[in-house]
Amino acid sequence: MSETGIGASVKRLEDYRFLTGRGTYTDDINQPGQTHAYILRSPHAHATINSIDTSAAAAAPGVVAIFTGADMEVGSLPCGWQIHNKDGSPMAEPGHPPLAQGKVRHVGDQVAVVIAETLAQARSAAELIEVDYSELPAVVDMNKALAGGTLVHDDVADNLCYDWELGDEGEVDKAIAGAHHVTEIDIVNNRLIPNAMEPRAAIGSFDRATGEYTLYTTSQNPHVIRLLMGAFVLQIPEHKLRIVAPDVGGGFGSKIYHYAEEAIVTWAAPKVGRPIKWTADRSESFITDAHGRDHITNVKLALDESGKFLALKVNTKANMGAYLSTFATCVPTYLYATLLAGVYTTPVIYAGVKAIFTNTTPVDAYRGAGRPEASYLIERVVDRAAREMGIPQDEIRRKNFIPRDAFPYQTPVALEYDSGDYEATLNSAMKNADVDGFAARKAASEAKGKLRGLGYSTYVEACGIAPSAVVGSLGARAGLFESANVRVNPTGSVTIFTGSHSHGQGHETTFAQLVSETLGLPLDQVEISHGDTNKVAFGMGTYGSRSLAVGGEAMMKAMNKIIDKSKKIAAHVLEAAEADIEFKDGKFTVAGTDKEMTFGEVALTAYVPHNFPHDTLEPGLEEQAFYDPMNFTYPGGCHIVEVEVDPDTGVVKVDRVTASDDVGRVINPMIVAGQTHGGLAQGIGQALLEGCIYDDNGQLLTGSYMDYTMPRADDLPNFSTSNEVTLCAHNSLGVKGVGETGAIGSPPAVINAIVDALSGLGVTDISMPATPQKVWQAIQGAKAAA
Ligand code: MCN
Repeated sequence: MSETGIGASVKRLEDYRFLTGRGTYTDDINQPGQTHAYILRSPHAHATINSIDTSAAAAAPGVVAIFTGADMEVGSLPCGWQIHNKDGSPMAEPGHPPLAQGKVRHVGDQVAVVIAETLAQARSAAELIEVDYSELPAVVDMNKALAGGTLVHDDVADNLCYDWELGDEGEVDKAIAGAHHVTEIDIVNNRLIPNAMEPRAAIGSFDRATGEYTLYTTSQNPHVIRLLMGAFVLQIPEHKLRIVAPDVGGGFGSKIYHYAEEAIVTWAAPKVGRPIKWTADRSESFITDAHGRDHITNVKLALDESGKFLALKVNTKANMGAYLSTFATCVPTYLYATLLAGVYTTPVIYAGVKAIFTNTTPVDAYRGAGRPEASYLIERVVDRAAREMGIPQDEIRRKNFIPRDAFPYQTPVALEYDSGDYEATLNSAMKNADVDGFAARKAASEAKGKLRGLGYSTYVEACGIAPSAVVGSLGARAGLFESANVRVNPTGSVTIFTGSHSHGQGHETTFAQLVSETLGLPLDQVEISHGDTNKVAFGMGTYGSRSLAVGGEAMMKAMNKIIDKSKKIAAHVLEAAEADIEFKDGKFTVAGTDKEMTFGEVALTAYVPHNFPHDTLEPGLEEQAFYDPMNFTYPGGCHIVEVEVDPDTGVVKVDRVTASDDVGRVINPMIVAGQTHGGLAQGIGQALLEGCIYDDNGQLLTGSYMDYTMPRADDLPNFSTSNEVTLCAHNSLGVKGVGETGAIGSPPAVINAIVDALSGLGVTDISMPATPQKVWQAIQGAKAAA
């Protein structure tokens, strides 16, 4: 293994600029003549706008322009996935105007934009805008929303976006009716607020000379924003719209979507004739960044007397919030229901999903998106079934695992898993977690008056979101493949233009490692360029842990084209047959001779062609490739969590966290471990600390860090992480994604561990987040019932 190639723990090349404060984030960018935008937002969750009087605000110092929905008549912010109801009819797809048109539907909805010389002036002027609202009753609870009465959108009956199903309900009901044992559980998957380190920001400008619009934005996928905003909202031809996503400080899904503010500053820029900058403050982020999760589910698992799973039935209500965000509709369907087989051979599965509008912030994908919700309910119901039937947690899982020799494995819920070895990750996690020593640790805790529990989670996920044949058939309105352009510069250095976008994942390092390995170059001869639609021809961006498995493969394809052309050049110069040219360690050699050319010499020949096969080849050395994979990739693994609970206070201490994951071939073990650590922290945050709460009027009660608790370093122990490897069967690198595994596998392991700790008291369930108050109440409730 080379020190810079595949498998090397190269330190992140981008970290010098990030750690020394030299990153360039959207808000760091300032343009000549720039103005500042402040968005006036609705204080109400649901209200009719009778009138908006901007006259006093318009006369305030520094104000350049004010626009309301009446001024901005543009297309609706689009939703990328169309879901069909059980009866075949299309989902309800109400409009989503960038500035409210006559009605506001959640606290934070955009009402007007004030553009001024300074942000302070814009903000002060906004206070002078008089909006006459007639407040309407708000609907927040999904069950109440389904009962009708208050409608978020007048034309959407019972607030039902869609009523979708997967699987044969009759067959599943039959299996449940005839089963030896049925475990049933009601599960809430708590709503989360994403909290990327960098709040969203956007700068719109317009060049009157060229007619070109430029938008700098905090996006995970600039080309997708160009497509959605250009084609659907503002009708700007793609070649006149440049989107730049410079350094982006985290997204976790929340920066995938096309947000209103991006359209507003781009649309308004030619109107004011100056660039316009908008940056969210943290309070705005809480109420306008798309939230995540928010499912309520009833699940039934049917088992035979030996503990073999016979059927799984799931009925889920999924909150969409007030409008459909870009990917919202596919999260509770194709990213969720299709994962309900988990790592098990359950023969029949039914999922019914109702997506529901409420007067809350729109909900969309958040790290894992659908897959954490699926793995949570599967692993909670499996844990409960094992307890009810007296089967050890590892045994019930082994009994039902898809065996390692059964791949490719067709699940009853549409997906075909290509590879995996769930026993291997379970075994290594149990060894690394020292499960054998648990009894002694439990006794030691008990001696201190504490309770100790051990929780398992064995999961699989589908990522590498792309395969256009699959996602197209699932309802996506666009293929999700990826492109790469490899430009070999005349002296042999290489610039790669990739459609993937790095906002914390370390692509500048891992992608450079792929180049180093493939073309035999040192890392300082490689540059990874991303995030600018004027540089990168095409891209679908970064989410669904797709960048390596899809974007990386596109790079491999383009590099292989470079090698093929280089061989032709080398054959010509070295006067040998092309078939005799071998490429290894950055050198082209004629097999069996000492005749050779370096990669740099071939590059120079391509551009300075005095000895070049003009008659058969074009000069230059630059190749483009598109890659559309056959299938998703299927990482899986086992997470084991050990907690110690203080029964007097309900405080849960996460004592040990062990993750054994299979993410296929590992390109950079240090980055993979870092990704796993981040995901675990988020998963543990969801399980113990984070929870978004609205009151009945639709006011967000957890709208600041005083009320919304993020995991901190001292909430977490040292993590034990390791990797088992089964190669992805359909990409040349054998890689699967890692970006979401930690957040998918860990929440059920935490909750299962708490239930294990409290099981002696008779507690059988605890909902997320398992705050000290909830745990204490569960303990008191169990004691009272005993
Ligand atoms: N990698 C590797 N070997 C593998 C798999 C991945 O070395 N077998 C490396 C990749 O080359 C890349 C990193 O690990 O450098 C993550 O790769 P991948 O799994 O392909 O995920 P993406 O790069 O597509 O990132 C998306 C993923 C998602 S969906 C969320 S959400 C998330 C995450 O990444 N958001 C993040 N990790 C994040 N990390 C940070 N710091 N910030 C975010 O917003």
